[in-house]
Amino acid sequence: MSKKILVVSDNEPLVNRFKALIERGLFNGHAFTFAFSPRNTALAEKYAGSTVFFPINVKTQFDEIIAQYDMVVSLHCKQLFPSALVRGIHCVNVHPGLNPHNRGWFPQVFSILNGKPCGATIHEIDELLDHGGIIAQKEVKIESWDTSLTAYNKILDAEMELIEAYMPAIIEGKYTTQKPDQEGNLNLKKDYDALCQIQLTDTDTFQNHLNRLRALTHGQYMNAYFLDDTGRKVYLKLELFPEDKAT
Ligand code: 0FX
Repeated sequence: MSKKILVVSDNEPLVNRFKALIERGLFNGHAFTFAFSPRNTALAEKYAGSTVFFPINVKTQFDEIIAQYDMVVSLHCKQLFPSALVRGIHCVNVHPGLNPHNRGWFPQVFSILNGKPCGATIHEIDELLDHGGIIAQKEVKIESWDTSLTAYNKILDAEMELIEAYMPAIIEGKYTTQKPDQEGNLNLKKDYDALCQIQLTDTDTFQNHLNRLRALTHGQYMNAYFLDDTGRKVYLKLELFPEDKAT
């Protein structure tokens, strides 16, 4: 049966990768609509007036969503789905973490720090963050030289593999879920923000300092910083080279 699916995402590169799967015919017969969060000013500016990618507020527009669609896919949507939405329509989340470990904000950053497993998960959405029944997962190994960026890129690939392998059946409702055997742990944006300020007087093992810096190294992002004697913020990031890439 043909389904009308709303994909809500604040991650444009991922939307483009998802659209490539549609173009390849993976979801033939189903109709997709793409939306983003109203707070996403970058996408709002870029897609002002667009009917193919537009803002949707899941907290205030849930009646409309339930009436118009058969299913909602959160593809890195930065809004928490309200109970009225998750109870009213089939909602599935594609998450860049291995639930229940390091649920919430930037999972690979916290996995580099605390050593808990990371990867990708597709799960049903309930009222809690990254918490509903698990449909499919793929673990990603973090190497000693991985930074947040290199770990994240592997996780995005794992997400795409899961989408390709499982999403057609998920849309048809042909899947089972598994309840995680523990609640796991949850990190919020404020936990991440607190990590970014390095206290120069902190003492710890070199391993822990190294992990914190590589967890905060993500391409062009300015994350980790310390305040120098004059109170100026100085940003820092790491470069790591495994032996075979050191030449
Ligand atoms: O879309 P996304 O990859 O994922 C985030 C959450 O981690 C995820 O749990 C949630 N389900 C989803 C809706 O939002 O986030 P992003 O595109 O903002 O960032 C991608 C990566 O970039 C992040 O894992 C770490 C890195 N990053 C991002 C920002 C904004 C930084 O290192 N510094 C930053 O300031």
